[in-house]
Amino acid sequence: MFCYQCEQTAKGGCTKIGVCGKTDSTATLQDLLLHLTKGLAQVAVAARGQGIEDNEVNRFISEAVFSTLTNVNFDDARFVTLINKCVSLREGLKTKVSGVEFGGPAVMAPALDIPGLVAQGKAVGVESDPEPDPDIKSLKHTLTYGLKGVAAYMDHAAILGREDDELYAKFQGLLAATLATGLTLEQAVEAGLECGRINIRAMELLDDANTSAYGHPVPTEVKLGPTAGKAILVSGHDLKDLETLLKQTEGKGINVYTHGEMLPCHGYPELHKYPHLAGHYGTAWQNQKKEFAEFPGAILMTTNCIQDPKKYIDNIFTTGLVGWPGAVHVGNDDFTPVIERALAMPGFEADIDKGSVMTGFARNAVMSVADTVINAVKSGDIRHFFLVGGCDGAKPGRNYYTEFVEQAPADTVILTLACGKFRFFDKQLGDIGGIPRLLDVGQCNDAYSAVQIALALAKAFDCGVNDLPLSLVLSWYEQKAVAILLSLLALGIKNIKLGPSLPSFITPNVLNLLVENYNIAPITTPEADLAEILG
Ligand code: FSO
Ligand code: SF4
Repeated sequence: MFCYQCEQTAKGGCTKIGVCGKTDSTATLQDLLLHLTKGLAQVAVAARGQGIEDNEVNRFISEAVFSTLTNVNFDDARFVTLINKCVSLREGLKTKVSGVEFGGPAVMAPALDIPGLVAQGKAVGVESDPEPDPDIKSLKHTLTYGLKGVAAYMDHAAILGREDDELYAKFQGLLAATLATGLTLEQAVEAGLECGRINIRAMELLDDANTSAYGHPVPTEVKLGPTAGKAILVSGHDLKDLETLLKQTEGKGINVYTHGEMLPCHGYPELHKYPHLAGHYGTAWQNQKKEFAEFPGAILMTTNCIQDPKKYIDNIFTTGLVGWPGAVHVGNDDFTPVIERALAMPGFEADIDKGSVMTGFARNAVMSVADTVINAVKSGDIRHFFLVGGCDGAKPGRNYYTEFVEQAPADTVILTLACGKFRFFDKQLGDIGGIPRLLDVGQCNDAYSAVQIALALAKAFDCGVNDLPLSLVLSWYEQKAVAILLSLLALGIKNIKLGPSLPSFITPNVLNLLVENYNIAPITTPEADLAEILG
């Protein structure tokens, strides 16, 4: 195996087993699935050229690509099913296309067993890319990883009924383009920026899907301590799964808690209305082995980031695209096994007071007090905004983000999003004239909301986003963060500080290009970065 797609990667790439726990066979089956899905994308592009749009193929391509994202699916058997479905859809679509000669992954026949599929996967992995130029290869891999992030957001939006054929067309065109060799540097850069642009559209669709289904988030207090009684913990990112579970647990005496990236769900009125949505439990994904082991109820994992659950394998359930061998996988519309497990477990013995946090400061909530915010900036009460957001992770160096927020002066406001917030989400930072200094915009996909806030501020001040008193201090871990970073670059946003380390798949020349064009810089120390930003 060779995988270097996430921030956690071993030095030089994971080659024997993933730091995430991905085995050689899982990694290799993922490589094969991705390769075959690129072939399916080639066929879909050709079909579209002849006026044929196949929604089952469109949905499948998003799901298959999302399945290969870090910490989603570790179950070989599920990849075998996906590989066979990919080929079956491909062959079915081909029968409708006329006069096109396909090759490579668009004609490859899958082996009949796992060893055979693994052997095929070895030949089409990351290292097999025939691209001779290391910088073009670096940009192509950046594109591939960015597309994994876009696939995740398209899939989330589609689950709530929001799809866009033009977005599918652009996505599949780019996915097929990752097979090309001989791109120029300009073409490879442009493909990355196009990935960023289509990711904005995917996040916009998802924002529309979430807010149409559950209302615009409103500032909401979320209890951190447990309530006595039976309990289910929901992790991942999927709002519909949470809603379904809340409906199915009504009147059963079970309290439902959010974990990790599900925290912002409390801000959505149509989710908050359930009285048994009892609070938030735990912190970011990389602490789950300890936190889940101590949870006295059932756990439902709706998307990434899952870690090896063997210590509580009987209590954890996966749904949607998540998978772990040995963990029970349940369909998205019937969570009976999860509920039965929760009822059989002890639950929390007593109420425990651990305070609360606020969430729900998405674009609508922030813009509704835009005048107050603008006046506070004009009067000098607010000197600067920081967007301190992105993923959390296990590697050292992430204390930077905690210290950065702690050291940010009292006349600055911190916007945050994604699981990186758990480094500081419960800090009491006070307010500036009634505006809280710590504003949780939401999940990683709510980067869309943060961008809308920035664009609205820029409009109010009649300046560009780069001229606002706003700095982005980002942390990355997996490929959704790559997609978001490409989106920010596509919007022309400069001076981003990125950490805790730079992606392994970025070559020194590509890094230079980013520095020259966008003034991206790796994080240094909170002291030095704050001093530089605040001048
Ligand atoms: Fe975190 Fe995991 Fe949400 Fe990621 S839980 S690391 S960027 O999946 O998507 O922020
Ligand atoms: Fe390694 Fe990350 Fe790939 Fe897992 S996803 S194998 S940790 S690079």
